[in-house]
Amino acid sequence: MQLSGRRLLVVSNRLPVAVIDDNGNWKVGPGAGGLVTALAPVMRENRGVWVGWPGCGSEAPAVSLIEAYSTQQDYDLKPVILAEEDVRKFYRGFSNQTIWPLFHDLLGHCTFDAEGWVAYVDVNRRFAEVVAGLIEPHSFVWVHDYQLMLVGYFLREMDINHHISFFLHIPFPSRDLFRRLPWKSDIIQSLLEYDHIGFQTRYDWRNFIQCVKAFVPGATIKNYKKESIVTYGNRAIRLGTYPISIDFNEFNEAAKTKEVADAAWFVHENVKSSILVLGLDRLDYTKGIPERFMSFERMLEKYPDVQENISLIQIVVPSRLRVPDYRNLKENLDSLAGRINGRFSRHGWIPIHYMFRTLDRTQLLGHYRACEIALITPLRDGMNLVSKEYCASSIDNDGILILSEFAGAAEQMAKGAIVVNPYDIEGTADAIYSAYIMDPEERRQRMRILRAEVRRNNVKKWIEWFLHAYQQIPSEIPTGETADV
Ligand code: GDG
Repeated sequence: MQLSGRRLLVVSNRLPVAVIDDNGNWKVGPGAGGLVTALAPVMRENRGVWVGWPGCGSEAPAVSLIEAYSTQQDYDLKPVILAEEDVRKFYRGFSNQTIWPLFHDLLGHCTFDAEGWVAYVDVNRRFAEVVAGLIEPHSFVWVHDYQLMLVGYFLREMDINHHISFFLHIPFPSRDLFRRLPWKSDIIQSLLEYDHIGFQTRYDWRNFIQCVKAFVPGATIKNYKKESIVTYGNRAIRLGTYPISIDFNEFNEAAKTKEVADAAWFVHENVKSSILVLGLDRLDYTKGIPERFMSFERMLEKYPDVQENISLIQIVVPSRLRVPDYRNLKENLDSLAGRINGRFSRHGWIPIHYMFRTLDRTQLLGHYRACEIALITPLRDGMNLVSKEYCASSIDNDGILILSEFAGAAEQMAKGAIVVNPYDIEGTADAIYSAYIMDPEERRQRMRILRAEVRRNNVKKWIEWFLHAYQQIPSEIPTGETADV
C-alpha cells in the first residue's frame, strides 16, 4: 500500500528485531509478533523506518549490530538504547505495573510510584528525540501503544508539526478507573497532541471520550458515524476504532501443510482424549488462566461423563518474569494444575496438560489444528489475536471458539463464538460442556461465520483503514440517528 510518497516512521517500544547474548557473542535476529509481519510490506513499499528498543541493556553493541542488520532489510531500524535502570523503572515499573493493570481494569495489581512516572516521561522524551532526528518533510509518524503515550507531546515541544498518529493495542479504561491515576491529566492532554488516535473497540473509544470530557476542560467533541473529532486549543484530533487482525491467508495456507498436519497428529496422538481444548496465552494475570482452570475443574465435577474424554492443553508462554505479580501467577498456576490433576487423573488420562514454554510456529499451528475447542477467556484483552489465528487455522471448519466477552475480539466474533464471562465459573463450565456436546452442523455453521469475519477484516485492511482514515472527511450521522459512542 502506497502512502503517496510519504515515508512511514513507525515507533514502538520494541524493535521488530532483538539483540541477544548468545554465549558471550552479541547477535541480532528477527523478533516475533503479528505487528512485524503485518507492517513489513508497508514498510518496504514506503521506505519505512522503525524506531524502538532492541531489548538489550546498554552494554550490548546494539547500534552497530542493528545498523549492519538494517542494510540487509528493505527498511531502516533505529534503536533507542535503554539502560537496565530505565528498563526497571519505565518498562517493568510504570508501563507494566501501573498502566498495564489499570488499563485492563485490574486496579489491585497497580502500583503508583512517582519514580516510575519520572522514568516514563524521560524515556518517552528520548524516544521523541530519536524520532525528531529522523523526521523528513514528508514523514508519516505512527506511534504504537501504552509505553509511548507521551511521544507526541515531546515531538510538538520540539516544534515537529507533522501529522502524528497513535494506536493503542490495549483497552482504554473507564473514567472511574482512569481518574485514580495521579498523572491522568498529563497523559490525556499529551495524547491530544497526536492528530489521530486509534482504538481496538468502540468501548475503548467511548471510554476515552468520557475521560476527555471529564479531565480536559475546554475540549469539545463532535461525533460522526464512525469517528469523533476532538477540538482542543487550535488542534483537531480524530478518534476512531480500528480492530487489529491477522493475515488470514497466511494462517489458512500454513495450516494446510504436511508439517502442520503432522504436528497436529502428534498432539492428538499423545493426549488420550477424544476432545482437546486449547488455552494459549502469554503468562499474564489479564488472561484469566486460573479462572479457566477452575471452570474446567467445575465442568469435570458437574458433568462426570466427560471425564477421560476431554483434556485441556494449556500453553503458557513465559513473559515479564521479573515483575513480582507474574512470578506469583506462575506459582499459582503450577499449584492449581497440580491440584486439579491430582484430583481427577486416572491411569492413561490427565485432565490438564499444562506447559510453561514457547512453541515454534509449526507446533503453534499444529495445536490450533489439533484442538477441537479453543478456550480463550481473558479477564480483559485489547483484542486477542489467538482467537483469530485459531479460526484462520481451522481449515476443516469444525473448531469451536469459546471467547470471553471482555476480549476486544468479542465485538466482532460474538456471532459465531460461544461468549462467556470468565468470572462466572459455573457459566464457563456449562459453556465448555455445551461445546463438548455440540452437533457437527452447528460447529460448522459457527466456524463458517468466524472464518468469514477474520478473512474479511484481516490485518491488511486494518493498516489501510488506519493509514487512510486521516485523509478522509468524517461521514455525518444521518438526521434522526444518534451517534453510537
Ligand atoms: C497485545 C494485546 C492485542 C503466543 N504463544 C506463542 C505464540 N504466540 C503469539 C500468538 C499471537 C501473539 O503471540 C499473542 O497475541 P495476543 O493478541 O493474543 O496477546 P498479547 O501478546 O497480549 O498482545 C492484545 C495485541 O497486542 C495486538 O494488538 O490483540 O490484546 O494485549 O500472535 O500467535 N507464537 C509462537 N509460539 C507461542 O508459543 N510462535
